[in-house]
Amino acid sequence: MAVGIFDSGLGGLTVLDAVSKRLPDVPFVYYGDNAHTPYGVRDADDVYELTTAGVERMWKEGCDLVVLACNTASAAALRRMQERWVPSDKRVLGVFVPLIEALTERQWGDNSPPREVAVKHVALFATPATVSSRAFQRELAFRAIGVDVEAQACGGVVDAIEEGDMILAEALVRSHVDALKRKMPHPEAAVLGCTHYPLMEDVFRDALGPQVEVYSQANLVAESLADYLGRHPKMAGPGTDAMFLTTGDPRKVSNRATQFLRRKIDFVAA
Ligand code: DGN
Repeated sequence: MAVGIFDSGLGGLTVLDAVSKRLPDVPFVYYGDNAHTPYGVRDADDVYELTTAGVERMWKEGCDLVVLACNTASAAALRRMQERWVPSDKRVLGVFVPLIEALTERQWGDNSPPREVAVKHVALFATPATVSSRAFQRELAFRAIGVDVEAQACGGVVDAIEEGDMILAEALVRSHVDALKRKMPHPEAAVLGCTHYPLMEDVFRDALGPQVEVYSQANLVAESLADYLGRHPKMAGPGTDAMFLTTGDPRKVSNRATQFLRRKIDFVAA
């Protein structure tokens, strides 16, 4: 049985890459909602509707477990889906919890009350929709107290990466890091809360300086998924190769995905 990886477009391929390296025997179905990307500027109801459509499509492919690789979807739709919509034989997981567990050094499923943690000043870089949802701060507050989060909405970065304009993407990342530092001069940790930012991780690290610990999601999500499947082995089983679904034009999306990951990827119409 395959595990579904949902994203608004191509960015989630960074997560797919990490999870398939970590779990080489697990088949994955990737769903990119390229017809409606970017999600970062959409309102929460819109993101919810689009995300539920994608998750339902992956259920039809037999994925009982779906990971929302998209931070914007995790922020705007995940809690609402889990509370009101997901049937008991299915699971939908997001990308904030693994990140917050790493940041606060808590184990998966540790539901003890929030407590003081070592890190006190955290910079969050994400899309405008993720920042305005405050979902990261809400999830953090369930687990830790006394952490000051300064969020920077990184407008334009996703579009520049999607268009392959890495010079513009780098300039934008540096200006967003400068803007963040004006609000919080000495963060101890920085969270890259968007699927596309692992591709700019070196620039973030350089602009932030060596004293800031950078948390990038793909590997943290892969570790957390491996741990989850270790405890719920029936949610995934050996099977066929990965399948790539898109709501966009499969030929165009395949070409861009192949450039994005630097290996051949073939999308089919969702
Ligand atoms: N996948 C989105 C995220 O991680 O927030 C970024 C792309 C977008 O839809 N804005």
